[in-house]
Amino acid sequence: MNNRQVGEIFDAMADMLDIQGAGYHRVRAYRRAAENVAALGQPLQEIWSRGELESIPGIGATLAAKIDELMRTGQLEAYQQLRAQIPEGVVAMLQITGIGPKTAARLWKELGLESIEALERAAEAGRVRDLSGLGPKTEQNILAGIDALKRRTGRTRMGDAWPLARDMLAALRETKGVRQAAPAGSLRRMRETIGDLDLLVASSDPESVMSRFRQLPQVEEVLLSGPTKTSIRTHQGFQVDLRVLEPARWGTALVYFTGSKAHNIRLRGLALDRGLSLSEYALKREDGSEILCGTEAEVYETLGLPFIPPELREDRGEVEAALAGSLPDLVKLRDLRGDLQFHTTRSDGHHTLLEMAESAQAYGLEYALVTDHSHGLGVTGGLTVSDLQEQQAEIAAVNRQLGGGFRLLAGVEVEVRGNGSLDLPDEALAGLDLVVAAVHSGLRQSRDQLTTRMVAAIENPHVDIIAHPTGRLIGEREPGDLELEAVFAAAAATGTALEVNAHPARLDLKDVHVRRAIEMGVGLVISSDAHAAGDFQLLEFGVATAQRGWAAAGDILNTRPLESLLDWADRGPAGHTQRHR
Ligand code: DGT
Ligand code: CA
Ligand code: CA
Ligand code: ZN
Repeated sequence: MNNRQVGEIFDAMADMLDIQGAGYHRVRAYRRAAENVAALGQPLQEIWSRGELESIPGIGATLAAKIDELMRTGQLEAYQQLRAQIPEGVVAMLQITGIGPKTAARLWKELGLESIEALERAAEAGRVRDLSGLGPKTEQNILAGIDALKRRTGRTRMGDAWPLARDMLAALRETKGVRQAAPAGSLRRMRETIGDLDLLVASSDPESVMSRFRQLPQVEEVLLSGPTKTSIRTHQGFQVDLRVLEPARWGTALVYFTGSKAHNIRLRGLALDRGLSLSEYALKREDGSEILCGTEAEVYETLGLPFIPPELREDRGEVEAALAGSLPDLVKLRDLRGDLQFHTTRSDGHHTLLEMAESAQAYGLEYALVTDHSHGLGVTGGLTVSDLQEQQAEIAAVNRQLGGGFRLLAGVEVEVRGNGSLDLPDEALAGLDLVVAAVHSGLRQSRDQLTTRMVAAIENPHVDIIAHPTGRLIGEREPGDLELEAVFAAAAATGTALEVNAHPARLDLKDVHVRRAIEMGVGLVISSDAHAAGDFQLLEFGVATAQRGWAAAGDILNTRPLESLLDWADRGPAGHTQRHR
């Protein structure tokens, strides 16, 4: 037990005693002991072995006995007891700005909330304002506090990092002397979550760039600033690293700082085979002379490789494929001709069918499938059979209004019930262009149950696409416990497509699952799951995820022209053909 560990235990005990409503003095004693132990200039262990614990300020007989117990046994009975009495999630609530021990205790005891996740759901549902003394304002503050905490403690979703990176890069590009400005790191590789944001600039005037960067409106605090690197923290709590270099070294630097580390190590190995050393600055010959590369393509060419797209740079076989000349021809955003999942005000969307259709068309799509939720989900306005019929008339009207060049398709996001059946009758589904099925509740079923349920939905002849197959919400909810190999096998056998949901909170299927699904012969679609008119832009995150899964345009069904897509829906293998009979 070192000083820090003992300090952390006392601190945790102070938190828990506070939540329990222990008296001020008792809580304060643990808090002070934690501080004093942490501030000691020598190991607690040594003071203990000399029997001098009580010489430490704030440590009396009671606390000395506790430290003694920790030193002897590595455990503390009083601490274990507290932990058994108070859920960990309630203690965790104290990390949320604005929530103190009293509030945490009330949220737990009066509303039964035992985790930050449960608190977030309750606040979103407007249940927290019912506690006397708290109101809608406090509820909003709690939600904002939870958002801030997620950014502080964990990795950031790619969808939250990108807009910030774009704004900052746009400002830097306007600065004097700037030749190049680009994202690097995991951001450029389009990983689903980002640790810190890395930006790279090539400029003849580094000092102007750094000075501009430090003064950007997004900056809360400058963490460090030097001639080649500056790190800041934004108001939202993101760390951003900016590096500035000479334009002639742009290619090598961009390769190096894009990473991944594992990919870089492979490149360095290839360089060594050619008698070169590769650093962030340049490729160097054995005689010390440098080969400067202004572009990434030159770096790869010097190593005997074709250009490798950033999305593949994870050392997952891309170097071997590049050497063998078998890199995939990745699907591009412009390959997508349509979107196969969006919502309107009939379920939980924010815009009408017409508004959504106009936006999809303006975004450049040729077709879009409206997929409001079925009523079983309990989403406000979820569709019943008659709602669905009403919507079909509306679809026809919108199609007439928008004219040629764009086609709105009739669909639904039908709920897969706990037993694998669908919550709309066959006749209702048979009249639609395409049927998307999804699991939204009961994701905590056992592996067997959930897999059987999913396979039943896949084998249902009415179902064309399974939406967000694992149900995960990045940073919030774990994926359902699915036997994915069985799911992929069933999807391949029935010709049912699986979705790559583009929403940055979902990205589901995720990159490695995309790759495995393709290997197993599963057809995929990339869908925006748009809930508002501006959300069609999210498709880029879905495409990036598919690219990270090595998908080519041919693997993605909504790259097909409409007629060919509808042919697929009608003429799939066995079970599938029954739909339109
Ligand atoms: P992140 O921030 O955790 O989402 O992941 P990255 O990939 O952005 O990693 P980061 O920010 O630590 O570094 C950015 C890039 O810089 C990384 O992808 C590769 C390169 N890099 C950083 N440290 C090393 C290193 O020790 N060795 C090598 N070869 N490359 C490194
Ligand atoms: Ca990074
Ligand atoms: Ca970094
Ligand atoms: Zn859904």
